[in-house]
Order: sequence, then structure tokens, then C-alpha cells
Amino acid sequence: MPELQDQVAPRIRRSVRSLDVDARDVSAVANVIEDMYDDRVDVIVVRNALDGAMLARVGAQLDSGARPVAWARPNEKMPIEDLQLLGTDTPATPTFQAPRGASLDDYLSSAATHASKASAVFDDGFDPAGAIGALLGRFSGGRPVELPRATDGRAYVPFTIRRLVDGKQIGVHHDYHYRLDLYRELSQQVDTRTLVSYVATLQAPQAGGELVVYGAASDDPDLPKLPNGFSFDLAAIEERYDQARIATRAGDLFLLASGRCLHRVHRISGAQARMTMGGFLALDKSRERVLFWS
Ligand SMILES: O=C(O)CCC(=O)C(=O)O
Repeated sequence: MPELQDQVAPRIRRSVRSLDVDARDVSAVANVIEDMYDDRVDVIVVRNALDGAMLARVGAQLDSGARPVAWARPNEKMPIEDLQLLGTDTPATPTFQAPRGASLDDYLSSAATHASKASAVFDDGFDPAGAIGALLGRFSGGRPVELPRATDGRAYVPFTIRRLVDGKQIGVHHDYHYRLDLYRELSQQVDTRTLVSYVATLQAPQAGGELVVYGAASDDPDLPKLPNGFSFDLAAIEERYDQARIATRAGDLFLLASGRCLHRVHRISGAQARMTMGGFLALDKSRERVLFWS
């Protein structure tokens, strides 16, 4: 007769290593991007990292339609995951429209047309890509933070604005995307050990919308999957792994080792959408620069 502990799935491995700091004092985390790369930290929330009142105003204008924009909907086929996007119609991730991601050429063409549309929603005098670069520089251990360029000179998208309305969510996933064609060039430039998401909140929803991070690593060969062999089994992940649940407000930023940690965004409830802006970042191969894109 096997021991009881052998019959139940063990609650696995490590806890999620999370930090929560205020932007007024980040001296202790000034090199946290490297800490995330070296597997010492999984997620950090920086409260009041950007001007929350300004971001909330832009978020509300976009959400109400007072400032009309053409949202891309790359996950429309899967209604519960129907994320709305501004800044590209060809995200640097797999989508339900393109499960293996877009081609690098389509991504760069879309960047040339759409990236400026996300910048244009901000007040005159605010340079969002510059502000993101400066903000990420507070966590880069003194490394310069730069937007990558393709070998033909075209720029990557610096950030996208994301809208999740009532009933929508981002399902459990990780962001180890270097195997996609879209990363053909970037994966030659950056340290592919992991990849970090950066996300700032413009508007929190009335309920839901929390980031949930699991102590489950993307390279774990035993990650629970559904019978289709493709999607992660959320119930089993919730059962087996430690989790951290993080709520953010306008102006807060999180950095997440999203290439390593499984994570999701909890379903939104209420009339007010969850509005965020963000993308990814990575150390370059020599660890001398930080590159960011979306
Ligand atoms: O909070 C967001 O907008 C997206 C979070 C996420 O799933 C990611 O960055 O991979």
C-alpha cells in the first residue's frame, strides 16, 4: 500500500519570490532585472512608478470611447481571451489568430504603421517610450535601456496598450517566445535565458484583473496539460503550485520573469475595463544593455 503522500500530487517546489516597493525608494532593487534573470526574483511591483492621474485620464478616455481608436483583436476567435490592442495588430506573442506568432516581416511592417498610434493617445509633451525607457533604467543596474532595431533598420514596437473588458481574461501561459520566427533576430541579440514582462496600469477594473504568478517554471517537463496536450491545466496548476496574486492601480508597474513563470490575468468584472501598457525586456548577450519591445 503506497504512502498517502505518494498518492496525491505533491505541492511542488518553490514559492513565488515577489517584491512590492514604492517608486520613491528603489535603491534596494536598482539591479532587479539582473536578479530576475539570475532566478532570485520572479515578480516586482513598483507602486506609483508613473503619473497615475495622467494615465488614469488617458485610460478612461480610451475605455469610454471619448478618444476613439481602432483596437486590434488578435484573440477574437477565443471570446474569453479577446484582448484589445493598440500599437500593433501583429503582437510579438502567439495569438489565437496566429498560434505560432506572425512573421518578423509582418511584425516590423505593422510596427511602422501602428506603433505611433499608441503614442498619440498621450498628452502633448509626454513621450511614453522615453518615459518607459527611463523608468526601466531605474532597475537596470545602470545599463542603458534601448529599443532594438532589425538588421534592415526597422524599429520594434516599444509598448502596446491593452484593454480587457468585462468577462475577459488572459489565460495561463508563459512568454518564452524565442523559438518563434518573429524572434529570429532578437534571439541573436539578447540573453535568451529568460524574458521579462513590464506592465504599467492605466486603469484598474472594478473587480478581477489581478496578475496571478505561479511557482511553475516554463521548462518544467511535468507541467500539467489538458488532454489536448497543448493548453495548460489551470485546475492542476492551482492545486500543485504556489501562487502570488497582485492587484495594481493606475501608475503602478510590474516586472515579471514571464519567460520562466507561468502566469495569467484574472477575469475582469464590471463596466470599467482593465487598461494597461507594456511589453517585454531582456538583457543583451553581453549583459551591458537592456532591450525592450512589445
Ligand atoms: O497585464 C498585462 O497586460 C499582460 C500580462 C501578461 O500576461 C504578460 O505580460 O505576459
